[in-house]
Amino acid sequence: MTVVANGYVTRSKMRRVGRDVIHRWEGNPIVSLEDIPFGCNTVFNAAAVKFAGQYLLLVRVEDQQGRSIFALARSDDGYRFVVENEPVMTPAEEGEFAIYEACGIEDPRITPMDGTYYVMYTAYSHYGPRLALAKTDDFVSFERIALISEPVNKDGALFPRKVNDSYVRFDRPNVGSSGNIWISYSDDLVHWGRSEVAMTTRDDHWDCARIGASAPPIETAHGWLEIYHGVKETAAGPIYRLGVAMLELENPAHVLGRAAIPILTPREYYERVGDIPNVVFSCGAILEEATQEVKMYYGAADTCICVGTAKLDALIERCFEQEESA
Ligand code: BMA
Repeated sequence: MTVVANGYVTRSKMRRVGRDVIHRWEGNPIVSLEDIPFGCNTVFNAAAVKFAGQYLLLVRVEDQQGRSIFALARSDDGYRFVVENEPVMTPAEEGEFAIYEACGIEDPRITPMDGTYYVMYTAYSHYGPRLALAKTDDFVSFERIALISEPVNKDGALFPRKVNDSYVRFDRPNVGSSGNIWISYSDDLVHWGRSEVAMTTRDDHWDCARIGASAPPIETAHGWLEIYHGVKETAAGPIYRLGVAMLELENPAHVLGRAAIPILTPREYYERVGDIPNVVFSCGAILEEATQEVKMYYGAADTCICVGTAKLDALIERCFEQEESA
Protein backbone atom coordinates (compact mmCIF):
# COMPACT_ATOMS: atom_id res chain seq x y z
CA MET A 1 0.00 0.00 0.00
CA THR A 2 1.15 3.51 -0.71
CA VAL A 3 0.19 6.42 1.50
CA VAL A 4 -0.06 9.95 0.19
CA ALA A 5 0.45 12.56 2.89
CA ASN A 6 0.87 16.29 2.40
CA GLY A 7 1.92 15.72 -1.18
CA TYR A 8 4.42 13.01 -0.33
CA VAL A 9 4.18 9.47 -1.56
CA THR A 10 5.53 7.42 1.29
CA ARG A 11 6.52 3.82 1.53
CA SER A 12 3.76 1.56 2.69
CA LYS A 13 5.19 0.44 6.01
CA MET A 14 7.46 1.81 8.68
CA ARG A 15 9.04 -1.50 9.06
CA ARG A 16 12.56 -0.69 7.97
CA VAL A 17 13.43 -2.47 11.14
CA GLY A 18 17.02 -1.93 12.15
CA ARG A 19 17.55 0.72 9.47
CA ASP A 20 18.00 4.41 10.14
CA VAL A 21 17.34 7.06 7.50
CA ILE A 22 20.64 8.62 8.59
CA HIS A 23 23.54 6.80 6.94
CA ARG A 24 26.52 6.53 9.28
CA TRP A 25 29.91 7.36 7.82
CA GLU A 26 32.08 4.26 7.66
CA GLY A 27 34.98 6.17 9.29
CA ASN A 28 33.05 6.96 12.49
CA PRO A 29 33.86 8.15 15.07
CA ILE A 30 35.42 11.34 13.70
CA VAL A 31 36.57 12.97 16.97
CA SER A 32 37.52 10.91 20.02
CA LEU A 33 39.51 11.50 23.18
CA GLU A 34 42.72 10.57 21.31
CA ASP A 35 42.16 13.48 18.89
CA ILE A 36 42.06 16.14 21.63
CA PRO A 37 45.56 17.63 22.01
CA PHE A 38 45.05 18.77 25.62
CA GLY A 39 44.11 16.83 28.75
CA CYS A 40 40.43 15.98 29.09
CA ASN A 41 38.02 13.28 30.26
CA THR A 42 35.68 12.76 27.32
CA VAL A 43 34.08 14.19 24.18
CA PHE A 44 30.33 14.94 24.09
CA ASN A 45 28.83 16.58 20.98
CA ALA A 46 29.44 19.45 18.58
CA ALA A 47 27.90 22.44 16.85
CA ALA A 48 28.68 22.51 13.12
CA VAL A 49 29.05 25.23 10.52
CA LYS A 50 30.76 25.98 7.20
CA PHE A 51 33.12 28.93 7.51
CA ALA A 52 35.74 30.33 5.13
CA GLY A 53 35.74 27.19 2.98
CA GLN A 54 36.10 24.81 5.90
CA TYR A 55 33.84 22.70 8.07
CA LEU A 56 34.09 23.71 11.72
CA LEU A 57 32.95 21.83 14.78
CA LEU A 58 32.64 23.54 18.15
CA VAL A 59 33.15 20.49 20.30
CA ARG A 60 31.91 20.06 23.85
CA VAL A 61 34.78 18.41 25.72
CA GLU A 62 34.86 17.60 29.42
CA ASP A 63 38.07 18.76 31.06
CA GLN A 64 39.91 16.77 33.69
CA GLN A 65 38.21 18.68 36.47
CA GLY A 66 34.88 17.44 35.09
CA ARG A 67 33.58 20.72 33.60
CA SER A 68 32.68 21.07 29.95
CA ILE A 69 34.54 23.50 27.66
CA PHE A 70 34.53 24.13 23.90
CA ALA A 71 37.28 23.11 21.47
CA LEU A 72 37.41 23.91 17.76
CA ALA A 73 37.96 21.27 15.08
CA ARG A 74 38.58 22.07 11.40
CA SER A 75 38.11 19.98 8.27
CA ASP A 76 38.31 20.43 4.50
CA ASP A 77 35.86 17.63 3.70
CA GLY A 78 33.46 17.43 6.65
CA TYR A 79 34.78 14.02 7.69
CA ARG A 80 38.43 14.34 8.70
CA PHE A 81 38.89 16.87 11.50
CA VAL A 82 41.89 18.30 13.30
CA VAL A 83 41.29 19.74 16.77
CA GLU A 84 43.09 22.96 17.71
CA ASN A 85 45.69 22.83 20.47
CA GLU A 86 43.83 25.00 22.98
CA PRO A 87 40.12 25.30 23.86
CA VAL A 88 38.40 28.34 22.33
CA MET A 89 35.85 28.87 25.13
CA THR A 90 36.10 27.92 28.80
CA PRO A 91 33.78 28.81 31.71
CA ALA A 92 33.90 32.54 32.53
CA GLU A 93 36.01 33.33 35.58
CA GLU A 94 34.77 36.86 36.16
CA GLY A 95 31.77 39.01 35.40
CA GLU A 96 28.09 38.11 35.42
CA PHE A 97 28.62 34.78 33.61
CA ALA A 98 31.12 33.32 36.10
CA ILE A 99 28.65 32.25 38.78
CA TYR A 100 26.39 30.57 36.22
CA GLU A 101 29.17 28.75 34.33
CA ALA A 102 30.90 27.40 37.44
CA CYS A 103 30.07 23.80 36.47
CA GLY A 104 30.80 24.21 32.76
CA ILE A 105 29.49 25.27 29.35
CA GLU A 106 27.62 22.62 27.37
CA ASP A 107 25.82 21.63 24.17
CA PRO A 108 26.64 24.55 21.80
CA ARG A 109 24.56 25.27 18.69
CA ILE A 110 25.87 27.67 16.02
CA THR A 111 23.53 29.83 13.94
CA PRO A 112 24.91 32.07 11.20
CA MET A 113 22.86 35.26 10.75
CA ASP A 114 23.76 38.45 8.89
CA GLY A 115 27.48 37.62 8.84
CA THR A 116 27.70 36.87 12.58
CA TYR A 117 27.93 33.40 14.10
CA TYR A 118 25.81 33.04 17.22
CA VAL A 119 26.53 30.31 19.74
CA MET A 120 23.63 29.35 21.99
CA TYR A 121 24.80 27.10 24.80
CA THR A 122 23.95 25.82 28.26
CA ALA A 123 25.60 27.56 31.21
CA TYR A 124 25.78 25.06 34.06
CA SER A 125 26.07 25.94 37.73
CA HIS A 126 24.97 24.87 41.19
CA TYR A 127 21.73 26.68 40.38
CA GLY A 128 20.99 24.40 37.43
CA PRO A 129 21.33 24.79 33.66
CA ARG A 130 20.27 27.98 31.89
CA LEU A 131 20.76 29.31 28.37
CA ALA A 132 23.47 31.72 27.31
CA LEU A 133 24.37 33.41 24.02
CA ALA A 134 27.76 34.31 22.58
CA LYS A 135 28.94 35.41 19.14
CA THR A 136 32.00 35.29 16.95
CA ASP A 137 33.06 36.61 13.57
CA ASP A 138 36.24 34.58 13.22
CA PHE A 139 36.09 31.50 15.51
CA VAL A 140 39.18 32.83 17.25
CA SER A 141 37.58 35.14 19.79
CA PHE A 142 34.10 34.63 21.23
CA GLU A 143 32.15 37.43 22.88
CA ARG A 144 29.45 36.62 25.42
CA ILE A 145 26.21 38.53 24.81
CA ALA A 146 23.86 37.59 27.64
CA LEU A 147 22.40 34.94 29.90
CA ILE A 148 19.05 34.48 28.21
CA SER A 149 16.93 32.23 30.43
CA GLU A 150 16.37 31.30 34.01
CA PRO A 151 17.07 27.75 35.15
CA VAL A 152 16.05 25.07 34.43
CA ASN A 153 16.37 25.43 30.68
CA LYS A 154 18.52 23.65 28.04
CA ASP A 155 18.65 22.83 24.34
CA GLY A 156 18.48 26.42 23.08
CA ALA A 157 18.73 26.71 19.30
CA LEU A 158 18.46 30.04 17.47
CA PHE A 159 16.59 30.20 14.16
CA PRO A 160 18.69 31.47 11.21
CA ARG A 161 16.38 34.40 10.45
CA LYS A 162 13.74 36.54 12.10
CA VAL A 163 10.13 35.40 11.89
CA ASN A 164 7.52 38.18 11.83
CA ASP A 165 10.25 40.68 12.81
CA SER A 166 11.33 38.72 15.89
CA TYR A 167 14.30 36.51 16.64
CA VAL A 168 13.14 32.99 17.48
CA ARG A 169 14.66 30.18 19.48
CA PHE A 170 13.76 26.71 20.63
CA ASP A 171 14.26 26.02 24.29
CA ARG A 172 13.45 23.27 26.74
CA PRO A 173 12.28 24.21 30.22
CA ASN A 174 12.13 21.24 32.57
CA VAL A 175 9.14 20.28 34.64
CA GLY A 176 10.39 17.68 37.06
CA SER A 177 12.08 15.00 34.98
CA SER A 178 10.08 15.73 31.82
CA GLY A 179 10.55 18.40 29.20
CA ASN A 180 8.95 19.65 25.99
CA ILE A 181 10.19 21.87 23.18
CA TRP A 182 9.10 25.50 23.51
CA ILE A 183 9.48 28.52 21.24
CA SER A 184 10.46 31.96 22.56
CA TYR A 185 10.78 35.29 20.78
CA SER A 186 13.01 38.34 21.16
CA ASP A 187 13.50 41.77 19.61
CA ASP A 188 17.15 42.11 20.61
CA LEU A 189 18.50 38.55 21.30
CA VAL A 190 18.85 39.48 24.99
CA HIS A 191 15.30 39.68 26.33
CA TRP A 192 13.12 36.67 25.50
CA GLY A 193 9.44 35.97 26.05
CA ARG A 194 6.07 35.25 24.47
CA SER A 195 6.99 31.62 25.15
CA GLU A 196 4.72 28.89 23.90
CA VAL A 197 4.94 25.13 23.78
CA ALA A 198 5.63 23.77 20.30
CA MET A 199 6.24 20.03 20.57
CA THR A 200 5.43 17.64 23.37
CA THR A 201 6.54 14.18 24.43
CA ARG A 202 4.48 11.24 23.12
CA ASP A 203 3.44 8.71 25.75
CA ASP A 204 3.44 5.71 23.43
CA HIS A 205 6.65 6.51 21.55
CA TRP A 206 10.45 6.47 21.81
CA ASP A 207 10.33 10.17 22.80
CA CYS A 208 8.02 9.74 25.81
CA ALA A 209 10.23 11.09 28.65
CA ARG A 210 11.73 14.35 27.31
CA ILE A 211 12.51 16.01 24.02
CA GLY A 212 14.79 18.88 23.03
CA ALA A 213 15.91 20.68 19.88
CA SER A 214 19.11 19.35 18.35
CA ALA A 215 20.50 21.31 15.40
CA PRO A 216 19.19 24.81 14.65
CA PRO A 217 16.28 24.42 12.20
CA ILE A 218 16.82 24.18 8.44
CA GLU A 219 14.52 26.32 6.29
CA THR A 220 12.82 24.36 3.49
CA ALA A 221 9.99 25.09 1.08
CA HIS A 222 7.75 22.97 3.32
CA GLY A 223 8.60 24.59 6.65
CA TRP A 224 11.33 24.53 9.28
CA LEU A 225 12.89 21.09 9.41
CA GLU A 226 13.98 20.33 12.96
CA ILE A 227 16.13 17.42 14.07
CA TYR A 228 15.43 16.82 17.74
CA HIS A 229 16.35 14.31 20.41
CA GLY A 230 13.92 12.21 22.37
CA VAL A 231 14.47 10.19 25.51
CA LYS A 232 12.83 7.04 26.76
CA GLU A 233 13.57 5.82 30.28
CA THR A 234 14.21 2.10 30.65
CA ALA A 235 15.19 -0.24 33.47
CA ALA A 236 18.77 0.10 32.17
CA GLY A 237 18.71 3.91 32.03
CA PRO A 238 17.73 6.44 29.36
CA ILE A 239 17.95 5.84 25.59
CA TYR A 240 18.57 9.00 23.52
CA ARG A 241 17.38 8.85 19.91
CA LEU A 242 17.01 11.45 17.15
CA GLY A 243 13.83 12.35 15.31
CA VAL A 244 12.59 14.92 12.83
CA ALA A 245 9.63 17.29 12.56
CA MET A 246 8.37 20.05 10.25
CA LEU A 247 7.15 23.36 11.66
CA GLU A 248 5.25 26.13 9.91
CA LEU A 249 7.52 28.84 8.51
CA GLU A 250 5.65 31.89 9.78
CA ASN A 251 4.32 30.20 12.95
CA PRO A 252 7.02 27.78 14.13
CA ALA A 253 5.01 26.73 17.19
CA HIS A 254 2.71 24.90 14.80
CA VAL A 255 3.87 21.37 13.94
CA LEU A 256 2.95 20.35 10.39
CA GLY A 257 4.37 16.85 10.53
CA ARG A 258 6.46 14.67 12.82
CA ALA A 259 8.06 11.34 12.11
CA ALA A 260 6.71 8.50 14.20
CA ILE A 261 9.99 6.60 14.14
CA PRO A 262 13.50 7.88 14.91
CA ILE A 263 15.94 8.91 12.18
CA LEU A 264 18.84 7.57 14.25
CA THR A 265 18.87 5.20 17.20
CA PRO A 266 21.92 3.85 19.08
CA ARG A 267 22.98 0.60 17.41
CA GLU A 268 26.72 0.77 16.79
CA TYR A 269 29.19 -0.15 19.51
CA TYR A 270 30.41 3.46 19.80
CA GLU A 271 26.82 4.63 20.37
CA ARG A 272 26.01 1.93 22.89
CA VAL A 273 29.18 1.86 24.99
CA GLY A 274 30.77 4.89 26.64
CA ASP A 275 30.43 7.29 29.57
CA ILE A 276 26.64 7.33 29.09
CA PRO A 277 25.52 4.31 27.04
CA ASN A 278 22.82 4.33 24.36
CA VAL A 279 23.08 7.99 23.40
CA VAL A 280 22.97 9.72 20.03
CA PHE A 281 22.73 13.49 20.58
CA SER A 282 23.10 16.10 17.85
CA CYS A 283 23.86 19.81 18.15
CA GLY A 284 24.64 20.53 14.50
CA ALA A 285 23.75 19.71 10.90
CA ILE A 286 24.93 21.22 7.62
CA LEU A 287 22.83 21.28 4.46
CA GLU A 288 25.03 20.88 1.37
CA GLU A 289 23.35 23.25 -1.09
CA ALA A 290 24.78 21.55 -4.19
CA THR A 291 23.68 18.01 -3.34
CA GLN A 292 20.78 18.76 -0.97
CA GLU A 293 22.35 16.33 1.45
CA VAL A 294 22.36 16.91 5.20
CA LYS A 295 25.51 16.12 7.17
CA MET A 296 24.41 15.55 10.73
CA TYR A 297 27.05 15.59 13.46
CA TYR A 298 26.23 13.80 16.67
CA GLY A 299 27.73 12.79 19.95
CA ALA A 300 27.74 9.06 20.65
CA ALA A 301 27.57 7.63 24.18
CA ASP A 302 28.95 10.97 25.52
CA THR A 303 32.34 9.70 24.35
CA CYS A 304 32.95 10.69 20.72
CA ILE A 305 31.61 12.67 17.73
CA CYS A 306 30.22 10.96 14.63
CA VAL A 307 28.74 12.04 11.32
CA GLY A 308 25.83 10.66 9.32
CA THR A 309 24.13 11.81 6.14
CA ALA A 310 20.66 11.83 4.61
CA LYS A 311 19.07 13.48 1.62
CA LEU A 312 17.01 16.48 2.68
CA ASP A 313 14.04 15.02 0.77
CA ALA A 314 14.23 11.79 2.75
CA LEU A 315 14.05 13.72 6.03
CA ILE A 316 11.12 15.80 4.73
CA GLU A 317 9.36 12.64 3.65
CA ARG A 318 9.76 11.17 7.12
CA CYS A 319 8.03 14.20 8.66
CA PHE A 320 4.88 13.53 6.68
CA GLU A 321 4.93 9.75 6.73
CA GLN A 322 1.66 8.32 7.98
CA GLU A 323 1.79 6.22 11.10
CA GLU A 324 0.35 2.78 10.60
CA SER A 325 -0.56 0.12 13.05
CA ALA A 326 1.50 -3.04 12.81
C1 BMA B 1 21.94 15.81 27.85
C2 BMA B 1 23.14 16.66 27.44
C3 BMA B 1 23.91 15.95 26.33
C4 BMA B 1 24.18 14.50 26.68
C5 BMA B 1 22.89 13.81 27.11
C6 BMA B 1 23.09 12.36 27.51
O1 BMA B 1 21.30 16.39 28.96
O2 BMA B 1 23.99 16.88 28.53
O3 BMA B 1 25.13 16.59 26.08
O4 BMA B 1 24.67 13.85 25.53
O5 BMA B 1 22.34 14.51 28.20
O6 BMA B 1 23.92 12.23 28.62
